[in-house]
Order: sequence, then C-alpha cells, then structure tokens
Amino acid sequence: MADLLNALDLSAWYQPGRGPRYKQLCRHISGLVAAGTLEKDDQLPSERDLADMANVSRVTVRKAIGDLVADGLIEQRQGSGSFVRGGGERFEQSLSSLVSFTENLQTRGIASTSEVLLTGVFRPTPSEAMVLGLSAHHQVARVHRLRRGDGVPMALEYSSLPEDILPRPDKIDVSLYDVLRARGKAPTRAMQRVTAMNAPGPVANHLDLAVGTAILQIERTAYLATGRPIEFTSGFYRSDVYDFVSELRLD
Ligand code: 16G
Repeated sequence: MADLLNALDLSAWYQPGRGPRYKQLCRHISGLVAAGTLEKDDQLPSERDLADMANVSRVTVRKAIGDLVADGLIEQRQGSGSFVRGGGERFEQSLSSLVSFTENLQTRGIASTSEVLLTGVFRPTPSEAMVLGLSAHHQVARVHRLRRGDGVPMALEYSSLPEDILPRPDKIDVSLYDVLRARGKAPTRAMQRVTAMNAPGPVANHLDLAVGTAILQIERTAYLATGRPIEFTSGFYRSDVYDFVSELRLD
C-alpha cells in the first residue's frame, strides 16, 4: 500500500499540458499494472481513497476507472470494488501452425469458453459461396462466437462452413475443431489475412473495449487435405492480449 501511495502521488504521474488529468491517471494506472506494482486480482483502493491518494477529485478517478474498465484492465465486482484483471499478460499464437483457439489456450493452462451468439444453417452469401466453392443450392453452417480465456473476452469469431462438413452447428459447445476432428473433417492447411483495424461499436462492445480501440482482424480459410475449402472465419482479436508470431525461413 505504501508503494501504491507513492506511485499515485500527483507528482508521479501528472504533467501539465499532457492532456486531461483522468487520461493521465488512466495511463499511469495501466503502467502500474504493466510494471507489476498492481497485480492480477489486486483490489484498487475505493474511489474516495484513490482521489485522496492521487490528489484529484472523485470525478477524475471515476472517469479514469471507467476507461480502464472499458479497456478491460480493471473489472468492477458488484458490491466489492474494482480489481485488476490481469493486464500485461499476452498470448502468443503461431501464425504458421494450424492450432485452434482452444488448443492455444490449453497449452497455457487457460480455460477457454465460447458464448454462441448465432448458429444455424443458411443460404450462402455470394462471398461465402465463392470462398467455400459452393453453388446456390448448397447451404452454409454459421457459428458466431465470443471466445473467452479464463472468463476474459479475447476474440470474436464469425465462422462459415459447408453444411455437409458441419450439419449441426448448434452442437458446438466449446471447440469447432474438436467437432470437425470427431467427424474426420478437421482442416490440415489454412491461409490467413491479418489486418489492423479500429474496433467498430458492436465488436468493441463484445470485447469490452472502447469503440475505436486498435484490434486485429484475421480472416482464415482452412482446407481439407484434398484441397477443399471447409472453413471461412473472420475473427477480431484484442491486440492488448494477443501477439501473433510467425517463423520465417530462407527459401
Ligand atoms: C482459431 C482460428 C479460427 C478457428 C478457431 C477454432 C485464428 C486466427 N483463428 O481461433 O479460424 O475457427 O481457432 O477454434 O487462429 P476452436 O476449435 O477452439 O473452436
């Protein structure tokens, strides 16, 4: 607490002319989490105590905490206060090996969960038909999921697969690839396109981010060993928790 008291002293973080106080306080608290002064599950002092420690008004503290909550760094637990959510932890996902979201988290001892936002079988859109090589009389299975790691929203994934590959999209509880594997239809190769973007409103809401936060969009087209395309997923990944790494070799 003494450390925190010093760290929060106005002189430690406020510089006139560098933007509003609440923004500077918000950035400073993010820095304390990144530096480990504040650790996962640490409880923040109450709004009143924080205001006293930082020598600012409670309104400034409230706005700073509001931004930290929107950025997913702090969570407010009903009736018990504000807690550090474990920022600073980043996940590396290989861009060169074909792993599923669930496997990636499992190797790190993190439990993955999926909240299904939409599931069903539909007529393909022209772009789904093109990517998946379907014609107008075919159907496409869609699964839209919010993916969480240890309860923290990490990615939003919109997946489309030919109906014969995934006739019952409603059967997916956690892992799409586990279901495909059980059917002998798991992909063996994939192509991905990675794009940096600012989170639009609906994506930001699902990922607990402020609208416009920098995120990564990854579109994956995955293929069976026969070369048939069987999955098209457009995913939005929080850039504060994800690092995508790729191995490069000389040709
Ligand atoms: C990954 C894939 C996604 C795939 C999902 C399956 C990337 C960028 N995307 O998130 O295309 O649908 O894994 O994971 O890696 P699951 O088996 O846990 O549902």
